[in-house]
Amino acid sequence: MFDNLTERLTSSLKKIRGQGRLTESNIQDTLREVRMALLEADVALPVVKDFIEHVKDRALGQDVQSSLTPGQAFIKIVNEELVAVMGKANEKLSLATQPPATILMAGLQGSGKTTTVAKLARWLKENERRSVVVASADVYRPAAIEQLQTLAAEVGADFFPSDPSQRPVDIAKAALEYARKKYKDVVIIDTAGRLHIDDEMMEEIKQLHAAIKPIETLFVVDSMTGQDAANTAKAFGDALPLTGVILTKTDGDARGGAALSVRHITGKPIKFLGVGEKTGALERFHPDRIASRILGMGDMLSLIEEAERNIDKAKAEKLVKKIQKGKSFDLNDYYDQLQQLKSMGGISAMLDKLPGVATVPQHVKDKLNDKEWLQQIVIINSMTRQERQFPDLLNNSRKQRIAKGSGTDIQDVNKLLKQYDQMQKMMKKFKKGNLLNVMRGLKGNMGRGMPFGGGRM
Ligand SMILES: Nc1nc2c(ncn2[C@@H]2O[C@H](COP(=O)(O)OP(=O)(O)OP(=O)(O)O)[C@@H](O)[C@H]2O)c(=O)[nH]1
Ligand SMILES: [Mg+2]
Repeated sequence: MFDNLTERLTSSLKKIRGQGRLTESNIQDTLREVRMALLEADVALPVVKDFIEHVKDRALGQDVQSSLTPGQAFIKIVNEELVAVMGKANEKLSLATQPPATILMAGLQGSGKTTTVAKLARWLKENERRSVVVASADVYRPAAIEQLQTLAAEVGADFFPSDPSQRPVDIAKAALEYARKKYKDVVIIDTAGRLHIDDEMMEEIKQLHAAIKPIETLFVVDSMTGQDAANTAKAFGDALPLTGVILTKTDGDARGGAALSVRHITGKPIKFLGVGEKTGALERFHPDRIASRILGMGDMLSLIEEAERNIDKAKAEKLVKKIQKGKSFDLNDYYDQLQQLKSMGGISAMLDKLPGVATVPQHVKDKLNDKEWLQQIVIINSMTRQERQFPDLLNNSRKQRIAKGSGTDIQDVNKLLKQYDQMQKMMKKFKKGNLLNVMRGLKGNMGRGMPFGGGRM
């Protein structure tokens, strides 16, 4: 659904990765590209303007002490603003009322109302264990009522029959009465497709609304109409008290502008997405998941957030100061690094969150397993405080004692010391001012190969 947008955004966000600090001038190009990408995705202009402004304000006000690199921080902001524009969290249907809870569907011709009635009925039945009655108040289009009847049978919903000779208000009232008598949980009323310029039809659905006082009035709109989807939703919303929007045909929409515009333009939440023609093709709309999808990140963002939560900033700063004073990086420091990796669930937990990991060959995955460094924690635990502080003390007999104490071989101890040695050399190499980056680099080592996670962004 967001293929083009994802491609454009990821390529422009990559450019910000090398920046040591976010400044007005170095984020300008990226912001311009993000803006273009959004406009090309057919996101409404006022939405794009607000979005860019928010991202810019927040990026320039960044706390440089943050444990994220500036590049990561910028992507995090873009992600959070994407979520905000779409409405924070998934908004559920509110069905908490004296049953039956009534849902009224509204929308333009061919937007997918009737199909969506069936999808919703099925969804409510399967996920919420609600009994559902559906009825059609579309007395205009030939065979509209039969279409709903067929779909109702397919999804196992109770179909309340109606006839083109009836008035829509009478049909809806009778369906409600029927549901009440049968102790049904939910009634969904399908309506005739309309052009919003059609005053007569608008008047009719207003009356329908007044007569049945639905707890949910859902506007069904075709995603492929882009920002127009948001504009028509707004026009309907001005006439009817809408409670939410269902965006259909997102499976055929490569741009995704509607998803990003609706909330901002109408103030109404998107509650569901139609993702195909079949009755099972309905998904709840989760702004956070959609945002990660747009950024092509899988679960990358929760990974970044986890790093921010778990990496002990105070310890990191202390280590930086220590090295800056010319003191050496000892085994206690190495141990801390391993512990931080552990607090994040280890390499395998992180791998699970990465997009595209399924395609990584098994022999590569095996190399990245957690056994080795977990064992190193045990080995260091068997050392004395003095040995950790002055690893040079570790002669053969000490190593033998440590191997025995940790249930490992002397080769394992040597391997640990070798890796520690490499890390210590790396520490020495970096110039003073760059030490914070080293810390980030160490963190990044765990996520080598991640699109945004690794090393110095
Ligand atoms: N690919 C795809 N097609 C959809 C989706 N939702 C609906 N459609 C198709 O869109 C067409 C119109 O759907 P309907 O449910 O009849 O639309 P409607 O709003 O009830 O139309 P009117 O009653 O004439 O106003 C049908 O061919 C549906 O199969 C969707 O999420 N994805
Ligand atoms: Mg219809």
